Amino acid sequence: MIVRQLTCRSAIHSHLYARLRKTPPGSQDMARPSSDLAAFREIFSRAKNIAILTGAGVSAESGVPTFRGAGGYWRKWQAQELATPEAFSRNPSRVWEFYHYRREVMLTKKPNPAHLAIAECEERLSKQGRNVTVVTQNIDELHRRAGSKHILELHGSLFRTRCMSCGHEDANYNSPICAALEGKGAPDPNTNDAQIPVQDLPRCEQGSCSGLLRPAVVWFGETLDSDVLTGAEKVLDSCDLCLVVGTSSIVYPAAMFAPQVAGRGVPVAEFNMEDTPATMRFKFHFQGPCGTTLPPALAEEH
Ligand code: BJW
Ligand code: ZN
Repeated sequence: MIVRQLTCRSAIHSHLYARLRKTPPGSQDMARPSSDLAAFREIFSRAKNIAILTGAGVSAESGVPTFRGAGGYWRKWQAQELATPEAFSRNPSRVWEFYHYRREVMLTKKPNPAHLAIAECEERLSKQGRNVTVVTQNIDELHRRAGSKHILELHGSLFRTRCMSCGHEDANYNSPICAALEGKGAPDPNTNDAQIPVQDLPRCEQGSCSGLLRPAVVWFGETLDSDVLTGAEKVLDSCDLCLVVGTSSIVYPAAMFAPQVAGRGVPVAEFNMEDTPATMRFKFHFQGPCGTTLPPALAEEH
């Protein structure tokens, strides 16, 4: 229900987006969310279905740059200039350099205490018949590598490809992904584009297809996978506690998920370095690096 509403472009534009970005009615009088860890822990101890919505901030302490922070540039472009179907059709070589660079960087990174606390919490609570599901906007697979089992990747994965011709989707952990990208993708602003001929970019190996591959990630202006959306819808509709960790809450439809959960009276706890446009809608806000704030919040009770 929640997610279906959000996939409708007019609904996003005219209603939900406006509601989130504007000061909520009466919010001048709204109390700030609580940062009372004991009160959070009390609710956590009783929760049976926990949804954890994560964004780039959960991977920041692994050394993965966030999108809107310092380091959000590759050469002279921000993600929103490269993560679009138009950018890929104009210059597939440049966009592949960008993703090749990020894939190679990810191979040098590892999950941090926030990813590990989430994974450990899922395992522990599952033995008590309680569910933890990660709904992540991240494409870095660090939750999976930390050991989380129930993960919905809203924006796809850096390590999946989709064929532009036959549509076949596959996991791909090759390093480099193709010979022509070896040593390419340097991020500094003075680097020239490699201008790799399109036939030398990653190509489909299904039968005789050999179509151009693209990263299986969700670019701006593209809709999210409907099965993933349906899964997220179920998790968010049925959760009795929601954590929203390390996201700026400005990219839709994910930005509306936690405010919608809060709207049906379910406690939502935000873990972030700073306030976001959604903060005032939540019951809890824990300020600081989530690698520090999340482990004690999710730790075993004694
Ligand atoms: C820490 C921390 C620490 C740091 N501890 N915290 C106008 C109105 C409404 C919608 C739109 C609109 N114009 C366009 C749209 C649609 C668009 C959108 O939302 N744009 C907004 C920018 C306004 N959305 C879409 O296009 C989506 N599709 C869609 O809506 O389809 C229907 C439709 C189409 C067209 C028009 C309207 C409707 C698809 C969105 C796909 C997003 N894809 C990306 C790239 C993925 C591939 C890639 O990575 O290359 O996904 S964009 C980028 O942003 C990436 C992220 O997943 C996503 C969210 O970013 P995130 O995770 O929140 O990161 P940051 O950097 O923004 O924030 C980090 C946070 O962490 C900060 O708050 C820090 O404080 C915090 N932090 N360190 C805790 N240690
Ligand atoms: Zn193909």
